[in-house]
Amino acid sequence: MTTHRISSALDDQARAILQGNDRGGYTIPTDGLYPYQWNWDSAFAAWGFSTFDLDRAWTELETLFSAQWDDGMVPHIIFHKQDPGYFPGPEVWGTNKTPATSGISQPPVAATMARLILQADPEAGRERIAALWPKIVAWHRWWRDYRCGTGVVAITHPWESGRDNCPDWDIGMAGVDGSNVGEYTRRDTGHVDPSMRPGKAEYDRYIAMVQFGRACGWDQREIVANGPFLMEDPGITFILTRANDDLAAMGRDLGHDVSEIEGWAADLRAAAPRLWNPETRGFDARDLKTGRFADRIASAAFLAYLAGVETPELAARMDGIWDAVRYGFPSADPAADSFEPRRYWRGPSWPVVNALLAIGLKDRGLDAAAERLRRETAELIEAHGFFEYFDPIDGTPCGGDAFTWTAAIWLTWAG
Ligand code: 9YW
Repeated sequence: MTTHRISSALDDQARAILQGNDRGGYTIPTDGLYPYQWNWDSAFAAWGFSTFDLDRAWTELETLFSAQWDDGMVPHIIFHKQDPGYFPGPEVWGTNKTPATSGISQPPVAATMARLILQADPEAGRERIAALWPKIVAWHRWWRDYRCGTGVVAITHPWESGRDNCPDWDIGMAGVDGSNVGEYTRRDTGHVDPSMRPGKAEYDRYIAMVQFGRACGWDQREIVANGPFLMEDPGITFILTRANDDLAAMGRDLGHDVSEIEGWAADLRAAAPRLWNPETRGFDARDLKTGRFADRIASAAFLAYLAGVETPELAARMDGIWDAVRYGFPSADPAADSFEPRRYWRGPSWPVVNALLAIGLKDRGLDAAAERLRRETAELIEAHGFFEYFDPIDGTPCGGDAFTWTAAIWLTWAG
């Protein structure tokens, strides 16, 4: 009885958060800290909306794809309306797009979310996905053409991974010169506790990468060939593999020839073993400037389940890492020196990543693990509310409150 009351009150709150963060056709991640439309946040928001407003769910994805570049890239931030509360804003990115956008992308979860929404809305959704489908194909082709040179996905900025300051990127960040970026004022540290955010040395380097992209007019080939940062990302590799499967399945239903997309998924699967690091016994990020592995294991390695490329050794690693904390899956290895349980992607548990991991675990028949992840994530939200992320050891809520994707995964999965 009590549980039921708690969870229906939380359902109401979650819906109110999505509606409150709705800025008209797109949803901001949270008021203040993130005042624009973010790419993968929006895909999760759409999934959340689909539990009570299917039309609004499709609109979210349509608005996201309305900012797609001519080359197929879907940007990581869309600056629909100028807001001085966020840095770096449109004037720093200087992409000269309408609407204004950033110049990098983000994890391509849209196809996977669209398919989940379509399952809830097979009739009316058919027309909506028919229009979106070629746009998602063009985005996946962009990843394939520009970023899969070694067979797996490479990123040109840690922000592109969606896991900004994860220890995965330390090795690549070390090679970026952040000493000449000039003066700037961060806004994030005015909204939330600075000890939970990336540090200044990291921010200088993030900005140096943006300045490189801007200086070359966001020329993708130039950024990949000569930019300051290029690392293979297991997270996006596995997300894109799975997203290609979902895109192909939806295309098949629409009567399209999907052999090219099936080929993209098959090629990513064939290349996945390249990311296996025997030292860490896990899938690892690799610095393409030096050829060296990061020698880290992060939550992204376990998205292998989402792509169906997991190994028995990975399963063994999962228990060790998960059992070292109490609430959900940690974003970085608790046994590593770099582990910080409250600093963003260096250790905290992220409800949204837990949801994605659980989709993979469930699909591979690991129902008990998926259910444990759901329960632990639900406990965090029930005890503290819809925060951005949590300390995985004691559950302390961190980052922004009333967070869109946390509300979305409550409605679709955790609640
Ligand atoms: C930033 C909005 C975004 C997420 C990213 C997360 C963070 C933005 O917030 O990046 O300024 O640091 O790392 O995954 O999309 O929620």
